[in-house]
Amino acid sequence: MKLQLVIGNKNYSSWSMRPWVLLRQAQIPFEEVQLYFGGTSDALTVPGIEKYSKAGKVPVLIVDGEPVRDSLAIAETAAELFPEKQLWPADAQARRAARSACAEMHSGFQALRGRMPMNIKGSHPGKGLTPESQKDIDRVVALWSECRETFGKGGSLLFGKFSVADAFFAPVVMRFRTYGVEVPRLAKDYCAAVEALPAVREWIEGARKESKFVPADEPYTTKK
Ligand SMILES: N[C@@H](CCC(=O)N[C@@H](CS)C(=O)NCC(=O)O)C(=O)O
Repeated sequence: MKLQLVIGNKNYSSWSMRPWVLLRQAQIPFEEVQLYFGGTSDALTVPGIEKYSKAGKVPVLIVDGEPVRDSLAIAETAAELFPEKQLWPADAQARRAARSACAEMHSGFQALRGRMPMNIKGSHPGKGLTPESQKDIDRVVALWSECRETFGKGGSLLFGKFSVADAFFAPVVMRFRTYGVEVPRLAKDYCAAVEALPAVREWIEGARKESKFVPADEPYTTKK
């Protein structure tokens, strides 16, 4: 089976980071196809995406030529194709909680996303903090605490060992770093555990090598 993962800029594309980290950390081989964002400060474009997706967004997983769009659909597909990798927790109750956490991340946290766009190379401590983004941060911290305390005994990640949930929250960890978000001890330790994952380190290294400035993801930098 041939897998290709179409992604955007490693520095900015939070949605791309999830499946890339998931596949890489699980040691599932894939070919990376990288497209670079364009557009203005109001609109992001992905030149070249027409070839891979009619929806015009990254990420896309191409399975033997067939496109799977959206990071959640990609994660579910990977879990189905590679059951031996246990990308979801093995325990049914933990698995339900992991699915809930991922779905909540996937469909929510608009203020956090909008005010603190992922920008791995950037450093903007204190920026983007509004009552709405603080509410999202508090909810993320509560969710992490619940997962760690209830299901995390077997390791340092949300459900002990690495799962889809950690891949889904890795971009949030990047945001907390860039915007210097203050979080309690448990969340700090979890962030450190995510940052120590080899796949996350590799993604960060890739982001650091990029030089493209994408205005839509740089609300706190005037011009480059
Ligand atoms: N829900 C989608 C969101 C994908 C998404 O919005 N990707 C952004 C880049 S990170 C994109 O391609 N934007 C281009 C556009 O909206 O035209 C997913 O989980 O994959």
